[in-house]
Amino acid sequence: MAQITVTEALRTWIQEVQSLTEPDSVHIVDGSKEEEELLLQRLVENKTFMPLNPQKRPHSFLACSNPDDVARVEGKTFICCANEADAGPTNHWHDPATMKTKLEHLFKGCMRGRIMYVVPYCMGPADSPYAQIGVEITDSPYVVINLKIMARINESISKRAGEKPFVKALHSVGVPLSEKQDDCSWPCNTKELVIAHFPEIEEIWSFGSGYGGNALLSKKCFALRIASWMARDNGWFAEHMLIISVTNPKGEKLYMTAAFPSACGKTNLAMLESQLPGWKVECVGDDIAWMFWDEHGTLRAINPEFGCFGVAPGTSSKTNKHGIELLQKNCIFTNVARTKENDVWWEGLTDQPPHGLTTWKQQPYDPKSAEPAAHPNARFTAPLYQCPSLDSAWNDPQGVPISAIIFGGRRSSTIPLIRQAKSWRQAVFFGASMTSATTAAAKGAVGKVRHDPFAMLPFCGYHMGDYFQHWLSMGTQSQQLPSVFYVNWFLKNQEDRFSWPGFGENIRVLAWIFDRIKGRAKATSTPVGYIPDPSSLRLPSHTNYDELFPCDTQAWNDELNDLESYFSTFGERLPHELTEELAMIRTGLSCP
Ligand code: OXD
Ligand code: MN
Repeated sequence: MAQITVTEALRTWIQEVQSLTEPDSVHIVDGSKEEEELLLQRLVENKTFMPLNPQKRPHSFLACSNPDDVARVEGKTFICCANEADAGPTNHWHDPATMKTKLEHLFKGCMRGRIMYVVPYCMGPADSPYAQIGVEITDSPYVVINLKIMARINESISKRAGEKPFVKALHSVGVPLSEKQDDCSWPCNTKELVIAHFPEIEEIWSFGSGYGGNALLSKKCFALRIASWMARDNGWFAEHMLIISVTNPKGEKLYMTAAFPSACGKTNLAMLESQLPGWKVECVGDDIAWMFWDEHGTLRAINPEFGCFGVAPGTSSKTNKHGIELLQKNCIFTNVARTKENDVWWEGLTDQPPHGLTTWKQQPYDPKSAEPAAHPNARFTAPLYQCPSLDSAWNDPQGVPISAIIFGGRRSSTIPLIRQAKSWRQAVFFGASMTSATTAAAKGAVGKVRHDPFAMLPFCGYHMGDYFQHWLSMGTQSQQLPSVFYVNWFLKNQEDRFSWPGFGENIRVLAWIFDRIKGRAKATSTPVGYIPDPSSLRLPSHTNYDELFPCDTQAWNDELNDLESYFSTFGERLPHELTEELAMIRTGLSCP
């Protein structure tokens, strides 16, 4: 392992954290293979990791968390900016000074008996003008090994971290060890859990959880909450979006981004295996997009991440064949079930659970029990470069040119399969009006419809009204705006069955979007956007156009009334354009 000499700025911060948290030693991560093997060995010795069967899943590991530490905790996630009003009604605000005092108290001595890892990483291709450097200091080797998959980490990034401003992220599981005290396999301190963002000074402090977005601070904390603040100030977008290319049978290729709430199928869409002959989808990213106008006025996107932290349940060779191939080796699985051959399993992977399963809670699985074998928010961490449908430009420092932006939510009625915005103002209205049934990705009730504007409800680091304004303003900065669409894969019919087959068949909707952009697909103008003419959409034979394009004025009226009262929560910061768009739609629908 290399002996890294860090920049003075980074050294100063390391020393400050060291004297606050009092670890036994400090390890500056260099990203080497040797270091990875050492960390894996430590994780296996501590029983945090169980090595999986190398014949079935080489170089892969299973971790099972404390049952209290299984998802993002939105209620304990804070934006600590000077002015409470700037955090807005969708965030929990805390005064920065008192939060710092509270955190300093929590972090005092919290790494005793542990190694403090310093992890410099790069978000985006290292030579990209759009990339950003972050450093996470953590006492969790599980976090380090996940970050090594999720972000770009190597010796040259480590040496350079601190040359330019970098985002500081401090994380502790919050369980100091006294001398001779043995560690447990998943240390966490969920009673004291807090995740605090200081956007004005670009710092993140996270205490008490070792799980996902609570602990891998490059992801939701930096690449969305802090980055959305940076993006607003500097004229770019930091969005909860996948990035794909779609290629038609003529070999023409277009890039698209799509925003869906957590656990609504972004990874499946990003890795879609086309069911339409000649059409192909390739993947640039499955969760986060940073987008910028280039000097020609083209919107370009990079994926700041290097890996996927996807929801395992429901992933199968039927729903996501490329995803299953992605997971063949070099992966970490968290909270999935284990087979008797020491491989992984989760609900949906096969129609029937294999015999002899051990659940994520380390119990023998009882198929008659209501308890699933894998936690519904069980995850895989996988290197994106293993994706068999990776786009050739996935690592391009200049990013990819975006022709379409797609919004979508999980709704069983009212919202049609696909529609296109008629203007940028309607496009922003589409994003602002997103609603979706909640999933297990966050702690709390599942299946409850909530507003989730732009799929950014838990991730926008500032006032949502200002965020809508930012989107509107960005639309004045180019003559070549991408086309914007809204999809809903989750409509149900009167028998409570899904009306749309989804997954690989979603290519039919992507093909319509593609043809629309090329001026080859016919649509009808309605108050809520352009709707495909039946002849222009390649519908599978067993689907029913009317079920996919419900036309229920009363339901839309209820939708608009609900949206109006939601919009009113943003007070004076709600851009008037959205109120005007809502009024125009209402008039068009002739709603009372
Ligand atoms: C995620 C999420 O982990 O959105 O990507 O919760
Ligand atoms: Mn996500």
